Amino acid sequence: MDSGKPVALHGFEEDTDPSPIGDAMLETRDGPCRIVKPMVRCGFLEHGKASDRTRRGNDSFVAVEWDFALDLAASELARVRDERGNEGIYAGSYGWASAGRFHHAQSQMRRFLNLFGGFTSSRNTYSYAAAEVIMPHVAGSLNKLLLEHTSWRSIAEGAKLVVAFGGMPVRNAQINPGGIGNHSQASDMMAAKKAGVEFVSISPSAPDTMEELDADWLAIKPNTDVAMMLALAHTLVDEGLHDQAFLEKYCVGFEAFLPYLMGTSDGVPKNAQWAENITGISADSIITLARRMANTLTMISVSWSLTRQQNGEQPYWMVVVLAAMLGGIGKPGTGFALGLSAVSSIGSDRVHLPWAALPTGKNPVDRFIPVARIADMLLNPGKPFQYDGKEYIYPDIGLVYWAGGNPFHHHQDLNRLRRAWQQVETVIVNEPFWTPLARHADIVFPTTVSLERNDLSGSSRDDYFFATQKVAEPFGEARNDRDIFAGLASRLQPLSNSTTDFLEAFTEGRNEDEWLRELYRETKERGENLGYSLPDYDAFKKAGFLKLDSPAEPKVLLEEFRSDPAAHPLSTPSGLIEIFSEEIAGFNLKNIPGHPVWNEPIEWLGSENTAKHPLHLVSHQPTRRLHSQLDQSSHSQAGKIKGREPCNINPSDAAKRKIKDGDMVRLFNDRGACLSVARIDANVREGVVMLATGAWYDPDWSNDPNCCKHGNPNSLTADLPTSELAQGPGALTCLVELERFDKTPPKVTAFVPPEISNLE
Ligand SMILES: Nc1nc2c(c(=O)[nH]1)N[C@H]1C(S)=C(S)[C@@H](COP(=O)(O)OP(=O)(O)OC[C@H]3O[C@@H](n4cnc5c(=O)[nH]c(N)nc54)[C@H](O)[C@@H]3O)O[C@H]1N2
Ligand SMILES: Nc1nc2c(c(=O)[nH]1)N[C@H]1C(S)=C(S)[C@@H](COP(=O)(O)OP(=O)(O)OC[C@H]3O[C@@H](n4cnc5c(=O)[nH]c(N)nc54)[C@H](O)[C@@H]3O)O[C@H]1N2
Ligand SMILES: [Mo]
Repeated sequence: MDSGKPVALHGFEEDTDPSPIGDAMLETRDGPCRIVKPMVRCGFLEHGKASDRTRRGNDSFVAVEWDFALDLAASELARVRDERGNEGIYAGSYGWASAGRFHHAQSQMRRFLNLFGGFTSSRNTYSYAAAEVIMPHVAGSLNKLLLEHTSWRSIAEGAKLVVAFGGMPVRNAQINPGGIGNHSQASDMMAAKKAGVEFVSISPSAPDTMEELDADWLAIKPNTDVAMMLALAHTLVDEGLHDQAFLEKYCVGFEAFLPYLMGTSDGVPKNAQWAENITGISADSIITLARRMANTLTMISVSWSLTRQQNGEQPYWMVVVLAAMLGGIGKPGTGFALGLSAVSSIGSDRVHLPWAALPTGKNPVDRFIPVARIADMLLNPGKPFQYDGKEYIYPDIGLVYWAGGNPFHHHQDLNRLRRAWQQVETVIVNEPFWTPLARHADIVFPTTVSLERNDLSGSSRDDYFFATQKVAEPFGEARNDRDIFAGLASRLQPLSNSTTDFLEAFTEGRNEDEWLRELYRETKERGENLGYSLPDYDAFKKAGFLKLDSPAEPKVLLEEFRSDPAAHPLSTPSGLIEIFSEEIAGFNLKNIPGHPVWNEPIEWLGSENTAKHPLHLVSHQPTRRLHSQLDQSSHSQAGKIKGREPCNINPSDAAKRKIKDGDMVRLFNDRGACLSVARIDANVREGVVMLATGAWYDPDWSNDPNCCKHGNPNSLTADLPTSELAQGPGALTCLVELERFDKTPPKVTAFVPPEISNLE
């Protein structure tokens, strides 16, 4: 700080490897993308719900006073509630927002809307919806499996080989939901290597596993991992290498799966030769790997990306089956791992203290959608959909409220989302920045960022807890999300049958400091119940953080289950690992029998569409930002070439298209297009293009609105459910073609705020 102003951000003193991404918080705090005042879209100000909604995203805005904007938003909420009931308000509001237990945007929004009578919500995540739905049928809830995940310390002690489907990209471990005290993922992996663990990375991109680990790279065709796992399983059975005793004691349904695996039920043995044709990995390599896995202590990891593709439920089911066949589940370091390095905490030995969070109450509306079905819902009100074996109906939405997420970042086929978005009458957004979402709103409330408020921050998978403190006054007229909802509550009536004062019910009469003290009090109590002693609030706040002792013993997933399955059953119907699930078989879904299967995705390197769009687009997490957050910063900008998000392609694919390193290119398919700059990279599999997510969506309104000038891969991806089971996002099932772009490229305008006028 200098004269009361923040001048630099430094990594936390106990962090051995702080991420440079966070430094950008300071620079962007008062940057040109901040929203200064409440804004109303021009067309909406003039015509309200009868406005020309095709202008959303490309309209100008009018800066208004807070009272005006709050009155307008409150009257829209009341109108839609009167006309359609609370289910006419969609406030799934998926997204990461900022760290903080109190100022968590979605929690504030949910608390407000629950008191208002509720809203249509969303289920599961974009991260791994398919796993969230399949795992309870197979091995218990995903959340529990992730909380009890085997640690690197245990792998170093108990394993000799890690086989990682989708790799273990250390770039992704810069991030952790809620925050992280010490980024130890890279050093933890290196410690395992030093202890003698070897690595095999099965992925379309070599750098998915840290170079220093010297992993063997098997460059698999995207979306074919299940075929590879089946062939490994087939080899184990063929050579009598599977652990029959484990399968009998801890699993149900291996016998029912065998006829499919061996091909006696459908005439197709799922052997290594069969898989070679699908995966592009030679039969020899598969057989050698299967033997190596059976003859040593092996951990099999699957990245979360394997769930974000068509049939994304299957790799998670099949990895459990494969690990069960090797018999290492529940022993130190072996078995299966779900997303090592996907975020910083997966693989670490940390305390699990459920830090208190703002109570949000209960949603009186039970309508929901699987999170990634948003465009489908908006385009098809009243249409039935399947989810986890049951049928539901899409509600008819009149108003969308978003606080703390960015659907114009996270959703697939953004051109389709843009059209679906036009179905709703009113869009209200709380945002600190002029993101593509803010541009697609009718009413925009400018919010504060973390540096402008006091909070408590911590993750339920970390042993640090922070008193994050305000270092700057809110930018312009920005307000905390909580104060925005308090402003709305003071203008509205809660549930029609309730007599309480809405504002009073929302705030419980507490200011920020009183809430923080209350949440800390509850956290301290929870901690003490678990045997930890926590300092009092003032001492904690003065120190800025507290740290609990990490567990003495390394964590081993399903250790208790292995020691005594009757005393510690899984939460599956049988209490055992379900290789065959009667429940799933009973759902009678097309192509989803009661055991894991290989289904061809609709777009992949083996499909007919390759004639027109021959390259598989892999849109992975970005190195220099969190999703779309802080893309406007110099750190993220330093990763761009010619102002565009670069893509990586194999030298042979580049040569075929006469593309040189650094050439501007256009990626396209029937859904859309985007501009990018090619980097030629032998570490990418032939037939694959890698383009990170997170470049702010920037439609070329004047020439081709379906083309993003900046390089956002979701202008190309398919809005495709994983399957009727989970209805998760299918972002990674996507074919494209790529060509050199020789014209004068249109300017990137993603970071230029829209035209703004003042209210007369
Ligand atoms: N093609 C493709 N698409 C993907 C993926 C992929 O692999 N491929 N990955 C998917 C995954 S795993 C995820 S999790 C999603 C991520 O999608 P999101 O989590 O929606 O993406 P973010 O960019 O983090 O959006 C968070 C927004 O919250 C805003 N914000 C920050 N702090 C505050 C605050 O205090 N208050 C308010 N009101 N707003 C705030 C930020 O400015 C930002 O716009 O993307 C998904 N999309
Ligand atoms: N720096 C940074 N880190 C992040 C995030 C971020 O935005 N920035 N986001 C965080 C979030 S919300 C999440 S959910 C996690 C996501 O964690 P992941 O899902 O693991 O991350 P991705 O980078 O999307 O994918 C990892 C790798 O999977 C490979 N892959 C893709 N498709 C296939 C396939 O079909 N088969 C195989 N074998 N490999 C494939 C790609 O090469 C890719 O690099 O990351 C978190 N970490
Ligand atoms: Mo995610």
